Amino acid sequence: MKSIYTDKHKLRDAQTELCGGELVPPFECPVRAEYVLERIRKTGLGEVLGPDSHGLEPVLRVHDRDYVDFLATCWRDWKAAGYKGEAIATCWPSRRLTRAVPPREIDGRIGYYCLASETAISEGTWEAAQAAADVALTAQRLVADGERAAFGLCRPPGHHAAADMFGGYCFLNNAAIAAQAFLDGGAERVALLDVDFHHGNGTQSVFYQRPDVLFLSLHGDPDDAFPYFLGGADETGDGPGAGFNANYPLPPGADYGAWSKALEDALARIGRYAPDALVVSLGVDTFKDDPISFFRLRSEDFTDYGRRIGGLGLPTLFVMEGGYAVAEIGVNTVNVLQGFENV
Ligand code: SP5
Ligand code: ZN
Repeated sequence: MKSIYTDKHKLRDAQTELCGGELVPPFECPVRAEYVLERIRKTGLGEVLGPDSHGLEPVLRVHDRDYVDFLATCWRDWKAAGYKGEAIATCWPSRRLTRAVPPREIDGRIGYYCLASETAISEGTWEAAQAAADVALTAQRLVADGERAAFGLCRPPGHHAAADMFGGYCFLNNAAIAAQAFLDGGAERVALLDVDFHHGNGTQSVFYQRPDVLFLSLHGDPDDAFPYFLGGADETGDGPGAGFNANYPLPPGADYGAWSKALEDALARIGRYAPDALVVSLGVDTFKDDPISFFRLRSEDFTDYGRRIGGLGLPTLFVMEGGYAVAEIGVNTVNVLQGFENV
């Protein structure tokens, strides 16, 4: 399988994450992508190619123009305000703060577009986010043009980003942008399977009222895990999208037995939907030693579920999401891709 990668991910190099009341080095760090790349090369998974530039048009099929403008100007405006640290939101339009327009001033603007303040915006963040979308779109094009599968080694990740919100380390929703590109290229139905430990709230929200993308997510129960405020099993889609959203929240300590049972249900649903293409939001923070998650998958389980996904026989685009056990991120990610190929 071919992989798409660019060094531009290194431009996303925030120094701070708000965690436990402290500013700590971010879990979502550049070495993550380097270790995945190293493992791809070491295992001979396949060619590694650079991305083509796709511009903003496919991004704007998913994200609002004013949000994209905010991302492009946030760091400049933050610096112009004279702040010394990285850009972190401190105030949001939460319940009963109902003035739903972006304020003028940067602290208000960043709060308007932010869903979680662990994620700081810093120099280069926008450029890296754009490059990650190009990585996903270039891999998508390979699959649309007839490859059985491709891997977009996206960084920063994307599945928490909504049409007009960043957070959870995500800015542009790479998987959603790629799914939309399949549709815009002529696909009638796309399934989007999110196996990251965290619920893909951004992706769900983009497609919640639509029947042309079936979204399925296996994740830590939002009673216990980020992003807390979406991801329940009762969220099944709305309006024309009713019945086209499936969440599988799992409890703390869930092992591969419980997890793979949910996966089998999700795969059966995808089979019945008979999509033209499958997009997999591939986060490997389900690993037992992940520092911020609570599932118990072992490295060999990743190979096994890659094989099961491959059993669907669908044209498949893998898009990198989370995974913070950095020493094992390469093995676990490439195990999925190898499992997929060795059906
Ligand atoms: C793409 C992705 O995986 N994003 C995850 C965002 C998670 N953000 C919240 C992190 C909270 C970390 N708290 C550590 C708790 C350890 N018990
Ligand atoms: Zn995650």
